[in-house]
Amino acid sequence: MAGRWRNSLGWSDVTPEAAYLNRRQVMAGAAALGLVAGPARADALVPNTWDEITSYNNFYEFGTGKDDPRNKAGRLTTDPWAVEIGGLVDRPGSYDLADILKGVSLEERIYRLRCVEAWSMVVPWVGFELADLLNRVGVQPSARYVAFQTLHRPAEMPGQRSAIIDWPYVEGLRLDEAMHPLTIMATGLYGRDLPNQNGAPIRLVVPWKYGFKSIKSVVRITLTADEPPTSWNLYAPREYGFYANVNPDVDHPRWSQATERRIGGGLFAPRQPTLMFNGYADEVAGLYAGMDLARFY
Ligand SMILES: Nc1nc2c(c(=O)[nH]1)N[C@H]1C(S)=C(S)[C@@H](COP(=O)(O)O)O[C@H]1N2
Ligand SMILES: [Mo]
Repeated sequence: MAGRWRNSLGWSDVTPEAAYLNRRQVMAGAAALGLVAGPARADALVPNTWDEITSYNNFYEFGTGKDDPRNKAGRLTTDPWAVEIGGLVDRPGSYDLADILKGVSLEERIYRLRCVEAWSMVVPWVGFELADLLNRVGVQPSARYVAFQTLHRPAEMPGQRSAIIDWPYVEGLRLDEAMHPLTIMATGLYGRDLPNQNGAPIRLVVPWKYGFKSIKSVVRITLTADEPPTSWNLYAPREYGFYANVNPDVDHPRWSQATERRIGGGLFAPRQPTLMFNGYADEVAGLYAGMDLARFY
């Protein structure tokens, strides 16, 4: 799919220097092309700062504190890195990250991120559409879901030495969700390589779902016929469903999801209303036509 967008970045372009200098042009180009998806609410699409995005994180493999990932993820080895792609695909195998990146075009995508804990940010990711990767490995007709798995390496991931959740962290999407053009695999942030605390070297980003669906540091992608198990659903099935679409009308059993606290807004900033499908309803509501969203939460 290279060359589809006028502003496509090649991997060689995404050196910190080159991409950073070009960032303003890239972002302007992305907005002009409609890559900055969602309703026109200018304030909500001002990205959070690099510091905010890289110092307030959920990455339980490094601990449950918001600053644990920043403080403890530094020594995670992210090179070499391979992703095992298997299940119902024509060309299963262990794909080196460098080879995966050779066949895709990297783009900047400025997306809202809404955590199920009712805080939010706006993040300028660099990534590529998951559909491009899945099409390259060839999805077989019997595949209906995509399962993802995070690295399991307790020696470098201290949180994995405690039974916080069952390791490794696993997530999943329905195939049509995975193939949706908004669904990306991110490898960068603000035109730089992804910091370890944000899921280096490659993580999923699904902007219309609660943040926990966007699984970090992915080492395995498996196409399946049946709905795969997901970590937070296994942990508390009544609180976290498979779908986890952002929905201001369906509260978490222990708190409201109607509003959210924007990180970086300051102590006295008013909470902002949470948008249906996190602001991406025009693009994704059709995926759930006829479904009872309170039942499939
Ligand atoms: N492997 C793994 N992926 C994960 C998590 C995690 O603990 N482990 N936390 C999730 C949650 S709850 C959120 S809100 C986002 C946070 O992404 P960020 O730190 O890049 O903002 O990552 C998600 N992906
Ligand atoms: Mo989250």
